[in-house]
Amino acid sequence: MTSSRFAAGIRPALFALLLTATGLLQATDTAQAKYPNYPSETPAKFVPATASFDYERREVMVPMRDGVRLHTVILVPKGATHAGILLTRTPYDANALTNLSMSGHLGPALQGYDNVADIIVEDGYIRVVQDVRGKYGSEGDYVMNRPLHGPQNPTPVDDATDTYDTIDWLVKNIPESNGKVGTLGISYDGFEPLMALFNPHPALKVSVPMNPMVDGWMGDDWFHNGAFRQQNLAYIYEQVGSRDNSIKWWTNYHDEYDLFMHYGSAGALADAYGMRQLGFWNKLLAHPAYDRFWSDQAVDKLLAAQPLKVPVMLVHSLWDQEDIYGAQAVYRAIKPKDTSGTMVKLVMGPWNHGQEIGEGSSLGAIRFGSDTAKYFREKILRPYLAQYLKDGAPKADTAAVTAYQTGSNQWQRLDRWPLACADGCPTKSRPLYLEPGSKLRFNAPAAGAAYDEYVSDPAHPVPFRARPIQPIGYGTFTWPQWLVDDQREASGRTDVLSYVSDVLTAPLTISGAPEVNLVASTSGTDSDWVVKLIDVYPDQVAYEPEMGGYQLAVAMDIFRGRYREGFTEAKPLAANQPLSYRFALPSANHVFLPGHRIMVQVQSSWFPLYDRNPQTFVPNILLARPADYVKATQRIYHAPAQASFIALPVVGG
Ligand code: PG9
Repeated sequence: MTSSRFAAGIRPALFALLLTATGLLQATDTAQAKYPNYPSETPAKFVPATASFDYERREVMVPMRDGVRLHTVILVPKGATHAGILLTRTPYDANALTNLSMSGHLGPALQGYDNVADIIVEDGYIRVVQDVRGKYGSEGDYVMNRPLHGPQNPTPVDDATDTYDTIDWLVKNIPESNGKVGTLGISYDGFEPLMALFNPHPALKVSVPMNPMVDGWMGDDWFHNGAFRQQNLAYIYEQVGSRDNSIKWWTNYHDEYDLFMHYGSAGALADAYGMRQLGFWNKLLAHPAYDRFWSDQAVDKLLAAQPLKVPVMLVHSLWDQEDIYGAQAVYRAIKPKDTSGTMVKLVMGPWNHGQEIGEGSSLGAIRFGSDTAKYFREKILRPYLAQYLKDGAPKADTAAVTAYQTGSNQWQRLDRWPLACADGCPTKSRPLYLEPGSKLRFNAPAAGAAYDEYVSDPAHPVPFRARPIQPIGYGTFTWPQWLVDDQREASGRTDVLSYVSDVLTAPLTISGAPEVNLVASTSGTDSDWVVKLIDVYPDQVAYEPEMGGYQLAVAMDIFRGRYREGFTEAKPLAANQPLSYRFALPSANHVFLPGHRIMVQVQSSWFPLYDRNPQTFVPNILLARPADYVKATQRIYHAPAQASFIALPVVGG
């Protein structure tokens, strides 16, 4: 077989040689042999026959004000007139997002990430998806979440100007449109509808940022309270490594726990992967603290200084494993400007990152009894968009806040958020104290042991979920559901403290961001504190036996101790001194049902999602050396004068 394949290989070469010798080959053809009477079966340009399609696909290079042209896919339903335009700007390949299943029908062609295909088709919108500057089919230079023109971006162009110029072109060059443009998207694509709000184009009638990336350091993709989300190195590598993401991350490990332990610090791993070639990684490496690099581009802070000109619906996922900070932060920043009460809406669903455009009847082991995502799209989003984009559409009856209450599994219409409640009842913050004997109680600790302690060993960090730990990813990966993993795995470890209440005899409802108030010491000079607020299911659950004793986190986060005095500057901790730490957990809207218990877990690593704290103070943890990593004895205090507690936003006081 091999000889005939080899011979088959050598024959064309000899034939080409002969043709060259006889001068039959044109000089230009030497790179690709041409054989008379045996032409390529691929035509110079193949034009798909789309007469049967129910939409027309146009691909345009839209010129920006600086001459850079952006690749823009425009999908126009056949027969459309006076149609609204729905725009998504993306760093994730406009072609791929608009060819998710090859179909002559617009819905299937769009079905998938970042699209609300059902609404687009049913309401006859023109769908526009554009590659952001520097990515895929667009020209120009790529800068991750390109900062607005200003201290972090000296150029005259950013995603706000690119959106303005794009909208201006669209309404002038799509005759089927009614001149009204809405923009929406999830995550990075949700960052873009926020950028559109800066000096918005007059044709922009509505913006729907869903799970938007807003502040990469404070609580979204890159850090949470200063702890680095190192599993995102793969994302940075692929997103910044090439225009079309064709240079792929690689690994020699099935378990990411082993990969990150092998290299030690995030910086050492990045060096091993050649990541100093990547501009964004070098910027991140140079800014481990919350300095101007981060605060200058915090979108919530920037929007707080902007006039409200365009109606905004912020969509938040209560179990958003990637950008759980952004939507809430923007809501806090801009809602106070909404004096009419009509400009800023908030929707919170029981979803993971982006699940609102998927199937929403469950998340991991947690069931909601109905498709909450479809309800959002059909009953909330669709009429909300129509009132601004469809000629003659009625005003939508959209509540100020539409919140899904987990535990009770019901939607609520609220008039404000946070610390709001459905019927105007008072809501107040109640301290839930960590007590001796691993107990949780609402009354302050009396006498008893002053603290509990554990050893935090960087050689054996606490896995953030059961091993083997998968990379960050979708499809077959369960990354999207890690926030609802059963926390029993952790609660049995000696380096995790678990405090639990008595069995509840009445429902306890929280609505807002629980606030951690820890008094803690470490024998080291730096430390991370991970705190989890958990709903413990009854030991047995009728009809759902697998939920017996389930430990469902309703809010959890990490805090890097070096920033306890402020995020802009890292400072060493005084060893073995009880120090206070205060930080907010992500918002919850949850009912702890009778028969359940409340649990609080405390630990000092959340690996490998977050990099390990060496527990020795070093200038930059991203560059910590092996010798810096030391065991530390951690103490959580619950003496009367050194009480640790979680301030719960309890509805009904
Ligand atoms: N959470 C992803 C991301 C957003 C912004 C920057 C980097 C990553 C995303 O889903 O787009």
